[in-house]
Amino acid sequence: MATVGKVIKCKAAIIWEAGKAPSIEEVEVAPPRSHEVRVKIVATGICRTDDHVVKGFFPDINYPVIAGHEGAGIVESVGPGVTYVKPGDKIIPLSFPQCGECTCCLSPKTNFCLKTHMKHPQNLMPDKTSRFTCRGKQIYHFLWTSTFSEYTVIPDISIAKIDKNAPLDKVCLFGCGFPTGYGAAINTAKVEPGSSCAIFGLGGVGLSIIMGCKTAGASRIIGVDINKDKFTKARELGATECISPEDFKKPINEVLAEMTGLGVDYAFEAIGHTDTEAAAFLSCHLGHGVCVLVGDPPAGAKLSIIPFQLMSGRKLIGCFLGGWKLRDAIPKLVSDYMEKKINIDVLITHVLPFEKIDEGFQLLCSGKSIRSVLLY
Ligand code: PAD
Ligand code: ZN
Ligand code: ZN
Repeated sequence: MATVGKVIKCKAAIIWEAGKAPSIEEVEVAPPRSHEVRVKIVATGICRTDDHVVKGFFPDINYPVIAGHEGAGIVESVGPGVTYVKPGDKIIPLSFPQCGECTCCLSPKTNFCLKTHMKHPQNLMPDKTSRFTCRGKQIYHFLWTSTFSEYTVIPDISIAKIDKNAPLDKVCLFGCGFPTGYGAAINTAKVEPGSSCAIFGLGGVGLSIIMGCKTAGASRIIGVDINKDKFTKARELGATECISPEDFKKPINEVLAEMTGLGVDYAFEAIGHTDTEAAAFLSCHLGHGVCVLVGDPPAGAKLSIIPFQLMSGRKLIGCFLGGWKLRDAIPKLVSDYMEKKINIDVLITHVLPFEKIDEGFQLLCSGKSIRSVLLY
């Protein structure tokens, strides 16, 4: 290809400083270095975590930055040492790597690869440099994905090669929202047939948890959200009941306890507030209920619980990206989608040209969208 080894100029959405809306700019994207891949992003979803970058919720993130981590694209070129993919392959950037070699990757118990970007208190590539420049300034990466740029550079441990027939405008949701929620139910909670579940927060992640609970055979799936507009889709996807905490005087955990006897078998928090995390924990059945934390509270937030509530048998756990070892799991999930075993299309409420990224954020923040997919 004519672009191999050269700097590519393309459009990207740059967040110049925390609190500022992303602005569409022309960026220069340097060629991939050792064990890196340059990808043409075709489609990208907007996840709440991207909104947290816009709002400046992550103290470790440097600005100016290119956010975005729910994308899908085609390999443009590969750096030295890359054997996993070749130009033309369809891929999904992974917001969490799977190096396959660290002690966590070798353990079946966790997906927390130790080569993660989280181990470095900076948002640059693994060699601590950036591939992006704009108006002469270095621009920072985000999660090693930065899918809000038409071309981006990603370490080869952070990509999954997928079916060459996969529709990229749909499967981009496998980059975050869907596997995060679905895996929280299937892998982390291991929901059992006949069990009762409560899902706090019915955004893209919460709805995917509902799909996971339904697939696992849960008999009661109770959706909890203050935005009742989310109830229709939640019911469509498998929620048996939906309730709003604002309709009750007593705490929502007491309401759930009354509805189910002594609390639900599994509770999930997909909002990212410590008060709803505490409520989800207290909604669990005394003695054996399991609460899974999925939402991402602001940095520095602390959760307060009474030790007895754990000692008496309730469990409190959490997961990143649904606990999947992503490089192994995402290609299989995409195949399941191609074979119509799972349906993620229902989560896509809006499709916008990339230039309308700001509208996409507004739709998310006003509660009007589940997922907006941006097309380059
Ligand atoms: P979203 O904003 O689309 O959904 C959140 C939902 O919560 C909305 O429907 C709100 O109406 C609802 N809500 C807000 N406040 C309350 C409240 N007090 N009580 C009840 N409902 C409320 O976000 P999302 O689905 O994209 O993401 C959900 C969270 O998951 C968010 O914190 C995000 O950062 C986190 C996340 N975690 C991971 C992970 O790997 N753990 C991955 C992706 C996203
Ligand atoms: Zn996300
Ligand atoms: Zn690893």
